[in-house]
Amino acid sequence: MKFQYFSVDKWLPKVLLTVLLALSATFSNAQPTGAELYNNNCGACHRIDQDLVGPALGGILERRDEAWLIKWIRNSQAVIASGDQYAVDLYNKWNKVAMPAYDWTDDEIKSVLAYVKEQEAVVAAKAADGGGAAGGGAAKADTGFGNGPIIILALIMLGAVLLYAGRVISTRFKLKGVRLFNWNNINGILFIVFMVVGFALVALQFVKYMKFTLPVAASEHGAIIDSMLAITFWITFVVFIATHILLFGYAFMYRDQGDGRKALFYPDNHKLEFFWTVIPAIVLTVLVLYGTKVWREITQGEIEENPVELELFAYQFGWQARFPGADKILGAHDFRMISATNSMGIDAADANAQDDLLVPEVYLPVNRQVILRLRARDVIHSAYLPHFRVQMNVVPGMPTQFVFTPTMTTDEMRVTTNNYNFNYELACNKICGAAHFNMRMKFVVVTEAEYEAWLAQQRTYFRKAETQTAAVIN
Ligand code: HEC
Ligand SMILES: [Cu+2]
Repeated sequence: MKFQYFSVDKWLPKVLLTVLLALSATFSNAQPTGAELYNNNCGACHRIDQDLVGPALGGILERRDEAWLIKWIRNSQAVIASGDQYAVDLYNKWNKVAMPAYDWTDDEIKSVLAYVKEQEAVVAAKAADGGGAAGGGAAKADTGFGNGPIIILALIMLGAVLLYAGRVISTRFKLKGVRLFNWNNINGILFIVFMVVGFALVALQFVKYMKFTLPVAASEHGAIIDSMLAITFWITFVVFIATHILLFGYAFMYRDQGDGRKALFYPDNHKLEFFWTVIPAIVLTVLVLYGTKVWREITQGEIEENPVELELFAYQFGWQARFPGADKILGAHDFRMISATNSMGIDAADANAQDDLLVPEVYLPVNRQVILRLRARDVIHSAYLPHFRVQMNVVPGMPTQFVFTPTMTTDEMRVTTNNYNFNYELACNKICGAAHFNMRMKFVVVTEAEYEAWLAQQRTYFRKAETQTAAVIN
């Protein structure tokens, strides 16, 4: 008699071979650091033979000398700011996408450049081979995840093969009337294992990444957001734990242990269904109404006297910030006026715009209300200031705003967090394109006097137009 499991003889060796190859590739693949550095840091934006977010890097050592490249990679914005004509032209040509700064040693940068050179040869060889050029030169593993995924994949495959092999063996025995494994029993036990491993991973998440709370709130409304989050979290967390214990626990308790117990056929129970529909509905309604109330408190609060008003302008990939100047009125803007020298599209004919200030980073006075006016040039971005519990979409064609009051200066925050490098940061919180991660801007909260002193030093938007690049340094 023939049965299908025998066909396993055909594919099992192939699968095992694949797994072995994957494993050996994983472990023998001790990459030189240059490749790792390149793949983990540059591969997202650069290819060897194709332009991507940044220019193709092939031939770069012929285009620029090593000293220049080291300076550039370490801090491209500084090279641009120094007035280096090549750098300024390049930056403009690439739509002012700022490359991150890499605080690396000369040797590290040289190893990356050596790797680029090596890849040039690889790409050239591929092209000479015919065909393969398209997409070639794409660095081997530029996922940024290292070898983790392939190991996990290999282990999963190995597990699957072992299970399947076990099945084949037990089927052979079954044909002889011997029951080798009780699969239902094994599955029931696996349910409990799955639950314990799952809970352990949840716990790890909290301990390692969230420490159960957000960083200290540094704004007036921060506390009510935090208490809302805490309440929502604990309600859903308790329900999550309870339902999963029931789900996996029952699968375990009522598994087939080979003792001939029969399952009870229990098609429905209207009372039960009623309760498990109505109770979650009530709980969710309460949570949503509570959230709505909190949101109203935050967004419908009254505007106090003499607030600080400023505009944040989001573009792919960076922010620009504008303060109103002495008249305390932001000048008019129009997207049709956006040009190489007027990147925010400010109306040069508007009297209110003349004293507007373009600032490279944002200083705010502590305990004074701030009105953020938000505008986008290209796609939807999101202004996220986690320590102030501020988050608002920034939408092209639809100005938005957020009002908040910072309550702790940067210095106070450094003491509180025991981190003397601490800085408030504005980040984009919408995946808006390849260099989304680069959309950051420093915020500094200071005393009123320090704020006024800083403001007095800022340059006006129109005077500064030709050197605006400084505004996107993070
Ligand atoms: C966020 C995307 C991004 C990342 C990440 C990035 N670059 Fe760039 N790179 C660019 C852009 C865009 C340019 C063009 C100049 C500009 O706009 O600043 C550029 C320009 C360059 C240039 C000059 C190219 C030329 O033709 O003159 C070199 C060299 C370079 N990058 C090397 C690197 C290296 C090495 C890394 C990794 C350590 C890296 N880049 C990471 C975006 C990036
Ligand atoms: Cu963005």
